[in-house]
Amino acid sequence: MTRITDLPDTGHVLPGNRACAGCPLGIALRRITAALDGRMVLVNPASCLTVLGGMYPISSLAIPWVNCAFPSTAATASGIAAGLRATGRADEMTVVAMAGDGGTADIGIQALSGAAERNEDFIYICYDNEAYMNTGTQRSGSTPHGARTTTTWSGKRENPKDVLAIVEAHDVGYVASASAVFPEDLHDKIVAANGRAGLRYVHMNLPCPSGWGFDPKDSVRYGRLAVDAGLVALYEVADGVFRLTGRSAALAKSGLKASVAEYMAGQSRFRGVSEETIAEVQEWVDDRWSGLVARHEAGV
Ligand SMILES: Cc1ncc(C[n+]2csc(CCOP(=O)(O)OP(=O)(O)O)c2C)c(N)n1
Ligand code: SF4
Ligand SMILES: [Mg+2]
Repeated sequence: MTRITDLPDTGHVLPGNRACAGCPLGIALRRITAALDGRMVLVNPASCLTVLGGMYPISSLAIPWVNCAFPSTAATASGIAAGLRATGRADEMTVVAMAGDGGTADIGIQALSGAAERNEDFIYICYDNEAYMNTGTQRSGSTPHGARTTTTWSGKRENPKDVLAIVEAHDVGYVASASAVFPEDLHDKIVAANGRAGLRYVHMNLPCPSGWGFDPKDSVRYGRLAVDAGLVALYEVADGVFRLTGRSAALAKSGLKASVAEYMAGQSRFRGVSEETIAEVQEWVDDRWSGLVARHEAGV
């Protein structure tokens, strides 16, 4: 794995942006743009990423950037990739579609599924802050069981949708699960994705101080806790070969280091969550984690 001291920094995310204090989206975007050396076209729908980028002519992103309609991220990226091919410029830059969990798990999934089935040539990154945050925290298909949002006042009753499994089922060459607060692992996955053609999908967990209800200084803490508790597993599936990566690979050997209860404590979205719900989520995590460890050991 690339060491943190060896990570490149190309300055394609400029100082100052309009994201909330403590938001790790800018840190992640800095890693993504640097891993691609800025040779990219970013496609994104309405989301916190649009807010972070800002409005023309005052933008924090020094890369070509196309805003598209909410359901059409993957369709827009498919068109841009086709346009670059038609003009002989496909080798000059990578098309990167980047949308939130609402724009991916719910509203954009139809276009994403179509692009994955056609194996279109771009990288799709879903940054998952686990709700529709830009519009004031409404539940999405990615919101965890037990979390309060403005549309799940007493806590969401369902487990999150497994978008990684859905995209993997389309038989694309590369899917990966990452976290904004594990920059070396994220860097390596973007480089790996960029080294191949076709539809490449990266699902990136993004702790959100505003929507999850924790102090802005604790974004890295909660991102790490999510991995240590097994709610987020860092892995990749490249040409059908499965492997846990980074911290999750270490946890496969040592066992998980945190419980769901520890993860939920201190996040106001889980205030008043019942012991029964915590136990249900813990059981769901344990089942899922043992399945992922079994895949890691089998390599498929
Ligand atoms: C078709 C359409 N429906 C609704 C909206 C309003 N809208 C803008 S951003 C947003 C939330 C996006 O949530 P997500 O994709 O999770 O990104 P986040 O804001 O969390 O970064 C919504 C509902 C819109 N712009 N277009
Ligand atoms: S709402 Fe959350 S994800 Fe959006 S900018 Fe604020 S901290 Fe970041
Ligand atoms: Mg979101």
